Parts: sequence; C-alpha cells; structure tokens
Amino acid sequence: MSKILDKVNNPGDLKSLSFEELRILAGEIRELIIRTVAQNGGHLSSNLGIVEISLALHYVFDTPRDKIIWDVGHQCYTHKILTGRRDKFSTIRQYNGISGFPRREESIYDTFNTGHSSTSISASLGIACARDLQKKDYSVVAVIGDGALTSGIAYEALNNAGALKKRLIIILNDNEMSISPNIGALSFYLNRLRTDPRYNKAREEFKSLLEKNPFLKKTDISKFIKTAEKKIKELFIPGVFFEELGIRYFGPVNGHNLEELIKIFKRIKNLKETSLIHVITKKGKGYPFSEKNPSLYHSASPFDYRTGRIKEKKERESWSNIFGRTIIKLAKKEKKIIAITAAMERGTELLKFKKQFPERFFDTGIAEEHTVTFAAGLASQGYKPVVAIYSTFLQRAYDQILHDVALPNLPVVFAIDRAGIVGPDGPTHQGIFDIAYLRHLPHLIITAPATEIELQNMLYTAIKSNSPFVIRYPKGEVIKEGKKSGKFNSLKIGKAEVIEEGKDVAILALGSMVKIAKEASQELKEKKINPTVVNMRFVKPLDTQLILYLTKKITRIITVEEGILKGGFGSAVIELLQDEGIRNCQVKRIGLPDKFIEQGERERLLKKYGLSREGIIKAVEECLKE
Ligand SMILES: Cc1ncc(C[n+]2csc(CCOP(=O)(O)OP(=O)(O)O)c2C)c(N)n1
Repeated sequence: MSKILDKVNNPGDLKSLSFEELRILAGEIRELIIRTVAQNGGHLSSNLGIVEISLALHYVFDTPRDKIIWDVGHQCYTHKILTGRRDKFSTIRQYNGISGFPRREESIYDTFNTGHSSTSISASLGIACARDLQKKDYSVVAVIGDGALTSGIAYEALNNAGALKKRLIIILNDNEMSISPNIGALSFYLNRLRTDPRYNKAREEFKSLLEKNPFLKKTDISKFIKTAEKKIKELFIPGVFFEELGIRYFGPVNGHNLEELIKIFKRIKNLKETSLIHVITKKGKGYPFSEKNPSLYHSASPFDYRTGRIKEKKERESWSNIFGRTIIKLAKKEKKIIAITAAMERGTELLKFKKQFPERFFDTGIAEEHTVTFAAGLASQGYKPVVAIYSTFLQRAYDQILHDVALPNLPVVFAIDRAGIVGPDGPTHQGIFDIAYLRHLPHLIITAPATEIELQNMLYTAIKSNSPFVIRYPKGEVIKEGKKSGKFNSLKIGKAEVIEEGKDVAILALGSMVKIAKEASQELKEKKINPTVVNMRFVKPLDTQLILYLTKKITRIITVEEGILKGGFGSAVIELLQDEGIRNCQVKRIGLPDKFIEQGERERLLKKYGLSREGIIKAVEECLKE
C-alpha cells in the first residue's frame, strides 16, 4: 500500500504536502510505475525520469486551468496517476484500458493528444494565442525532451514563439537521451550548457560580489545581475541559442530535486514572456536496470520486476531482425549501401549495421522529413540509401517522398517497419496508412513480403532496382516458410505468385496476410470450396495481367491487407476492374475500416477486424452466398 499516494486523488491534494512527503510520494509513484510496466509493458525509462518534474508542475500550477502539454506523451504516467487515473492505471495500454499517451477524450487534464514527437511547443503556442484572444490568464507549459528537440517542427515553433513573445513556459527535459543517446549539434550544445561549470560559477560569484557591496540597493543588484548575466552568457556560452531567439533561458536545474524545481517553477510562473527552463534528469531513474540500460526499457515489453529480465521470447525472430541481418549481408558486397534511421536504431535493428559500417550509418534524429531528403541527396550522388522507418512516423515525410524522391525518381529504399497493427501504443502508432498515402505516387514500387526469404529477396531486388522502392513489413514475429538457398534472388517487379489454384473464389493476399490466406484455404477446401490463393507481393505495380486473367474464370475476389481499406491495395484492385470495364466480378475487401484503430494486443485487433483465418473464411462464405 502507498501511504501518501492513496490520498492523492487530484493535483489539489498535493498542495498541502511537505517537501519530505513529496519526496516519499515520488518513490511511491516510481514503485507503481515499475510494477505496472513490468506487467503491461510501456515507456518505463522516460516515465521514471520525469516523476519529480510532473509532481512539481502539478504542485505549482493550477491544473486543469493551467495547461500542461506533453511532448510525444510517452512520459505522462505520473501525470495520469496524479490526475484521477490512479485506480485505472493497471489497465494502461490494454484493450479498453487507459491510453499510454495523453488523450483529451480521457481527461480534462490532458490538454493535447500526442504520440508523435516534437509537437508540444507548436501546440502550446497555439493555446497561448487562444488564451490571449479570449482575454484569459492561465499558464501554458510545454514539456519537451532533448530528443524531441532534434525535430524541425520544434525549431519552427521556437522561431515563431521568439517572434510572438507570448507568455509561455517551455520545460526542456534533458536526459541526454532520445531512445538511444541523443545526436546532433544541439545535443552537443546542451551538453556544454549542462557541464560547463564556468557559467554557473561565474554567475554565482558575481551575484555574491554585488550583494556584498553596501552601496548597492537590492533593485540595483537585480538590474545589474540581469545585464551582467547576459554578458556572462555571451562570454561563456557560444551562441546563446535560446536567448538569441527571444526566449529566456533558465538553468540548468536538477530535475530530481523537488525543492529546486518548485522554486524555479514558482519564479517563472508569472513571467510575461516565453521562457525555457533547462532541467537535467536521468532517464530510467530509480530502477537499477533501467538506469543502466535506459534504451532497452524505453518502450519495454513486460519484464520480471525482480531481475529486470524482459519476458519476450528471445528466440522469436522479428521482421526487423531479418531486415537488420539482410542489410548487413548486402552491404558487404554493395559498398554504396547506406543505412539511415530517424532516431530508431534499436527498433529498426540497425545497431549491428552501425557497429560494422559506422561510416555508412546515419542517425538523423527525430527528423523524418529531413531524413528522407537527406537520403535523396545521397541517392542523387550514386549512393543506395536505405531508410528504415516506422510506417506511422513516415507519415510526416509525405511531401519529401513525393517531391524529393518520387518526382526525380531517385533510388531511395524505404524499409517501412511496423506497417500494420502495432497494438498497445494505440491510434497514434498504428502503421496502417502507408499503402494509402504512397500508392498514388508515380515511380514508387511498393511491396510487402510474405515470408522471411521474400523480405531478403525484396531488399536485394530493391537495391538493384535503381528506383524508389518501398518494402513494408509488420511488427512481430517473422513468417518462416520455404527453403533457404543461402542466395539472394531477384524478384520480377510487379509479378505476383499464385500459390493455389481453385475455381470458386480468388483470395488476393498481401504480405503478412498470405499465411492466413493459405490457412483459410485449407479449411475452405474441407468445406468443398476451392480458392485460388495469390501472394500479391506488389501493390505497385499491380500484377494487372494476373488479376485480369483470373476474372475470366472466377467471379469473386477477396482482397486481404493489413492496412486501411480506403485507398489501399483492395481499392487498387477495384480501380483496375472498373477501368477495364469488368462488371461480372464481385470484390470483397478485408482490411481496416475508416476509423482510427484503438489500442490492444496485435493479435486481438487483427482478429477483431477480420484479418484472420476465420475472417477470411467468413468473407468467402458470405461472398459465395451473395
Ligand atoms: C515523429 C516521431 N518519430 C519517432 C518517434 C519515436 N520516439 C518516441 S520517444 C522518442 C525519443 C524521445 O526522446 P526525448 O524527447 O528526449 O524524450 P525521453 O524519452 O528521453 O524522455 C522517439 C524517437 C515518435 N514518437 N515520433
């Protein structure tokens, strides 16, 4: 039982607590977070690092009147626990449970929905402008990590904020980490601010010197300090980056010292300008395993509380594992291959590539737009960049794919990971839109492998193709089927593979759905229904020849894809039949409906939306009845 936490039902309950009680409360919250994430999985390290900041914010500010906007939102667990969701906390990230991210629909304390990085300053600035237009006077606080600050959007927002000069507070939660150690020039700069004792020492010495002067009044001292502080900063901190943008810089502050945090938050609460407080925290704080390896526990699967051991069965290989291994194999022979990640080296399985080919590996930061154009630049000079990126995050770079890759027809390979249902992270992270947002772009080749071997051959084909090339594969365990020859084989662009031939119905399956289509076919045959089963392999170019041939003998087609139906692969089949004037063929599409898909375990959601053996059988039977 948590003695203090049990009595905290909303942020108002914090106000009467002493510093000592707040410190004990921080420990109780950490314990609850660790035990819950050990059970459900979740963003452990970021949440353990931000307990004191969250407590101090809710202690000083008057939420929900004052607004806190969390960046990415993966660090909102303490916030949720303090804002009336302690009792539901055990359901976090589960089907029908509370979200692992801020959700307006969940609580009035959640000011702005997030999941994708680096939006907090933009959103806060918008909220601050709305407040002023409405002549209200609440505080607006954006909480952004140093990783999130590697994205262009954050700079666009700082640029705008510096000009608008709104009353806005930005808390920079600097733990020197994105998911992995943070990268980029700004992270060097923050490091200098963090570690250069000269600046802080000089400021303190200067202050005490002035205070000792009997001829100066207190107001003169503060005036002096203000001017001198600026001079000292200019002397010791190259660039004075934030201040030059018109944003007042405070810090660095120890992010685990509640007294220090509360003092500074109280001080800046009523400032009439935009201020940034640089807070230093330790990612994974308070749990030895996550302190030692914060990346591993950034987004952790369930683990053993006592030993920290991740419970996921290690022997299961994922699609990402196969991608990571294959690109190394190919890069040994093809020296022009460059691997690129946008701050996801671990998730995309590029850590080994980085070790083996450090000069041919780039982590561009949480900067998907930049990443794609950066790859296009490399491709324009004869390199073969492979951008490994999650489907959901690639959404950001639509224009760069169109304008900088597809239009000039540059050979950038996109290894789109987590394409499909991802599960517990919910609607912000489901990778279900990529087919729909890419299929209409000329020049792109778009594929989805059905097996481990096919993924390897597709990557090989993509590197050789000299075209913009997209390979999409889902989260989770790879499908191991077929005999390994140990050699790479080129796939014929735009050619599907007929797996089974039957006369009653044609099941056109894509990528991860091919396996279940085959399973469904077995069961259908037992019911005396004989399907043709096709591994489509390519969404674009579509194997139009095969589909048109099939329509000559089969009048019912089922398409199956792990993606949104509107504008997806099944839509491409319908467009083809419509364009070719084929009227005697009925098409039934299986895929995701026109809505944002909720959180829940991947298998459960796939089943719910009919992306399963049973789903296909049901669709076939319905189709044959009609
Ligand atoms: C657009 C986008 N790209 C990638 C991610 C994946 N991602 C989630 S958190 C994170 C790192 C965030 O680092 P930071 O902002 O420093 O927060 P911390 O977890 O260290 O507290 C990344 C890359 C994302 N959420 N959004």
